[in-house]
Amino acid sequence: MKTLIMATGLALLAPTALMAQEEKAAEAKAEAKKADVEVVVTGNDQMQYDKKEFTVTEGETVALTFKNIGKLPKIAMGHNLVILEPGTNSMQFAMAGMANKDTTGLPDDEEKLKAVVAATKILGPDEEETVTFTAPAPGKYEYVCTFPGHAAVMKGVMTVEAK
Ligand SMILES: [Cu+2]
Repeated sequence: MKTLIMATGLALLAPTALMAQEEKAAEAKAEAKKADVEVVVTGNDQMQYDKKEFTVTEGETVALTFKNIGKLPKIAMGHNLVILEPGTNSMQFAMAGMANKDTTGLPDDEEKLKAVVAATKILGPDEEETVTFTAPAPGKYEYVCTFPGHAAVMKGVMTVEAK
């Protein structure tokens, strides 16, 4: 009985949620066009980002598009891209987000979330997301995939140069 109620609820919610998602994606695209610089990173079924590093300049707006170009289902090989503040233990951070591996891949803890510079949600095959953010203070910022088991190998570094 419980299952039936849940299924009905989902069926009612789905169209609205989908529309909101499409609207959000369109909004993100429009915002990305206004950005100073566009960066595109892909992730594959071998748990590899195609870019292990990229460089931006302090203060510029960065439109970061992350695409999962793999074929494996999201439940087995989902990916996200999370840029972390310098000094963050990326492995521990990823572990803290494990419970949300089907959605954000981020921890729920507000304190831990302060370490996030920018993040996409967990994406399945052929999905992509663009996030826009302002390049923070000069330094080296590690980015990782927080899907369980990926952070050890699926990572890179964003370098922010001074203006
Ligand atoms: Cu991954």
